[in-house]
Amino acid sequence: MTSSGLRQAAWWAAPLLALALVAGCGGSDSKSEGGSASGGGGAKAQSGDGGVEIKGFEFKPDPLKVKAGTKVTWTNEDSATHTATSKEGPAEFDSNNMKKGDSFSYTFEKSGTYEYICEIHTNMKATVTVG
Ligand SMILES: [Cu+2]
Repeated sequence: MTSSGLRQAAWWAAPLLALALVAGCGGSDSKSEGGSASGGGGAKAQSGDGGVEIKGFEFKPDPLKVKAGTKVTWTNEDSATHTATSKEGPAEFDSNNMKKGDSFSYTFEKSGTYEYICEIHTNMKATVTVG
């Protein structure tokens, strides 16, 4: 009875050890994957999503450069309400009022330079360049 108990303990311990080893390997693998993922990240940026953060009464990044067909999402991180409203460019967009945490997405189909502002704080200006 005691010996069967020991065998059971070994039976449980072996897979646990194997898991620990696999997890250890996985850890170092994911590190090297992270290295290659930054290469893949470049490819992702090409097909990519554009993100603009509205923080501290600024649009970041500014200018934002994206490829035609890219969907850009503005997210308001400020407690103040902001908008992202186009002023000049091949097409128009307007987020309307975005409260804190709100976001707005627009897909840039036409190449060119888009200048936009916050309609509430008209000194907030930024540019999206679509190539
Ligand atoms: Cu604003």
